[in-house]
Amino acid sequence: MRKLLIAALLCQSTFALADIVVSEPYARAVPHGQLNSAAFMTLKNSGNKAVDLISASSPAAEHVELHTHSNVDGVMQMRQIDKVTIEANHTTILKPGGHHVMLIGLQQELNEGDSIPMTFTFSDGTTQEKQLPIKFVMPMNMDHSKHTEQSTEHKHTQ
Ligand SMILES: [Cu+2]
Repeated sequence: MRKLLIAALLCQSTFALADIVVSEPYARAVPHGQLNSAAFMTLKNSGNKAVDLISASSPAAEHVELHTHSNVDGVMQMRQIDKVTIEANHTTILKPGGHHVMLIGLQQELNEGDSIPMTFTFSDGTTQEKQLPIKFVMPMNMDHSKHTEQSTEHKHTQ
């Protein structure tokens, strides 16, 4: 009982100033030689003010940008955005086909099972560093007919 309480207090102190909880972050595994990748995560805002994710950085990539996808005449296009807003008491999910953190100019291979560090900076002045496991993610241009399937964890078929 006492142990649990101490653990809870330690957690509390880590996030004392941050209303945002970053959960289930991961980066997309890419084939050898590919220069870009993307990272995804869930951002939960437990505060009563909107908070923006304003930047991210990682030693694994030369540049890290915030991106979104938009459907332009039936073609999915990526573009850079200034921020990802997490409204008060809301959760914003960065996922394939939507908002994502773009890793440009990879400095290392991203193989399944590895992980990379990433630092997130928020508009409330807080930063958080996370370790992102590298996962296999279905390519974006695959069949999108199964829109109800929200699973981001697809199994490798080979
Ligand atoms: Cu992108």
